[in-house]
Amino acid sequence: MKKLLLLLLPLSVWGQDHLNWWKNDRFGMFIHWGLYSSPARHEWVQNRESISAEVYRDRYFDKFYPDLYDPKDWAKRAKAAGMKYVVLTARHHEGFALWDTQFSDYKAPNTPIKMDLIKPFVEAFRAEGIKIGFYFSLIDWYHPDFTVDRVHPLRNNAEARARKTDMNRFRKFLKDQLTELLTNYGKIDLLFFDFSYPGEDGKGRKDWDSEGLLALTRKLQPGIIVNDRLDLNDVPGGYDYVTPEQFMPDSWPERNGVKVPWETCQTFSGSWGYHRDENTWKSNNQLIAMLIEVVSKGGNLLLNVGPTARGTFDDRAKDRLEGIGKWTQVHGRSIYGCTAAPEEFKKPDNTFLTYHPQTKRLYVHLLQWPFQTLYLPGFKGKVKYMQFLHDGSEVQYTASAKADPSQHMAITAGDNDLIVKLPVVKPN
Ligand code: FUL
Repeated sequence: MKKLLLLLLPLSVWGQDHLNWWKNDRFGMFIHWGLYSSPARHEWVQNRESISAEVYRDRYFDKFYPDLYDPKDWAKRAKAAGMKYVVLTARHHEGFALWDTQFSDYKAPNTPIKMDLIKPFVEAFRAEGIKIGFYFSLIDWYHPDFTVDRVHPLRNNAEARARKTDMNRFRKFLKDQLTELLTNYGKIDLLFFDFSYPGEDGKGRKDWDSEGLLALTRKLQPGIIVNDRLDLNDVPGGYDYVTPEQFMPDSWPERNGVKVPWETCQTFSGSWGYHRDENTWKSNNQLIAMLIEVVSKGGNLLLNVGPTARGTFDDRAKDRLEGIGKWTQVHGRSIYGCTAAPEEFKKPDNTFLTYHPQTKRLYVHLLQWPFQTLYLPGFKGKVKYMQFLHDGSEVQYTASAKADPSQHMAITAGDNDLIVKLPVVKPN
């Protein structure tokens, strides 16, 4: 689709910390997979349709048989798309565990598939060089000790609300399961907790013992990266990055006036879990533009796939992943290791700028093909050379309209602008 121009620029400093690989990699795959892939109408179906845990289990647990599950295929597709890390829902809000937990019988090995689904998953993705992350829900619509509250499917049910629950036991259960995930599968690179919401006391973190969960995580996996959904945003070291969900921030997000590492998580359509009947899928071009825009604002993109109840990626997902992969294969240099351009560079209309600090290269992503001329406002004196990214061919430019009287249309350019000469027809 788009063509890129590449300019050589002065070096800026690249921070060194435990987030380095993640900031460099920029693009990951989210995977939402659980019993909800069977109803195939959103991973919140249990809540949305007020299905009790008993009925939900009755309907979907014994039918869960992903006989076509092939994590090697998933991993190959993620890699071909240009994704460098993966985050799998080890346990979503429904409470069903994909692994062989000793702390619940509500787990994949007890369904007809009779296996720990996480072990081969981790092996397959690691074999492709993809970093491993787990999504871990703090909410549990199955566990009897999880207090019924405003997000529980039975929240309007007086009997359920009156039921005696024990959040102490639930907190211990969370830690036990988390310990399994962080000790039985080797090095885990990232943990995506989801989510702590303000409880009766306005501090949701007390309900989950967020401090305790974070300390356990960092103890078991030193160097792991943790997201911001433990409600510890005011605690130093309480999170590594922020997670705008399903939206694109206007600019690089800040906390207390400081730019924070960020990642937007996004779906292909609306649902995270496999949704058979949703017809609102984003196009390949929209998704590529999304990836570019994210990096141009200094962030990461975690793009979600919801595998089916048989354990496959459906054709629409495969098509999107392949489309993005065709683009990243050629243009990945403008994504990996890149970030927002230094502030002195203002982006022209219909473009995004990404910048690679180590090689001092600025990438101008053209979302629309201009007619013959592109103005780069204020770029004069800052550029050594320009080329297209797709074929490495030189792109010519002049420093000002006056320097090149044949550029009639350039009279609107300012003294500090560069005027780039483009072919009339966008090259392939
Ligand atoms: C939300 C969850 O409730 C959604 O189901 C999904 O997992 C999304 C990434 O986070 O908070």
